[in-house]
Amino acid sequence: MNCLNNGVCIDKTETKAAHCDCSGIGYNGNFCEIDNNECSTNNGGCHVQATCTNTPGSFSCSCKEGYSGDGIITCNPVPTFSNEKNENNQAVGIGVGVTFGLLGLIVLVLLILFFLKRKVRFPLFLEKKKNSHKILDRNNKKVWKKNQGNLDPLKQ
Ligand SMILES: [Ca+2]
Repeated sequence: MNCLNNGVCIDKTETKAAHCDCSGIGYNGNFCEIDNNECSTNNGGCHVQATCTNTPGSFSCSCKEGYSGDGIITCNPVPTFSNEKNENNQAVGIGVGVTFGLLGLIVLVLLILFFLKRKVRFPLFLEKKKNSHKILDRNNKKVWKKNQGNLDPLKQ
């Protein structure tokens, strides 16, 4: 008997005729001439995110686009540049948003304080200025008088 694809020829016995043993070689048929399509059942045992490819006497598993791994046990999503960029942009956007939000809040608080201060202190400020003017005048007078008092005796 001529078994194909490394099929093992089993000699005839009293109860069985000679035949080919095709177990474990990926083929079937009387002469092991028919390839087993492993992918036809259960995706060939490949990972859910893998593609099963039938080959003569065997099959292969490869992860789909965007996934990496052995194709059988692991097929993990691959972070793409655009994903990273989007995540970065999102992070930058959040950062900028928070920064401008805080800056806006600070500016608002400062404006409120400025107007409150101005409303409360503007008259006081004027008063203070007037008083300081008076004080300055008084001081000038004092100084002047003092100077005159000091200088007058020297001149006389
Ligand atoms: Ca096959």
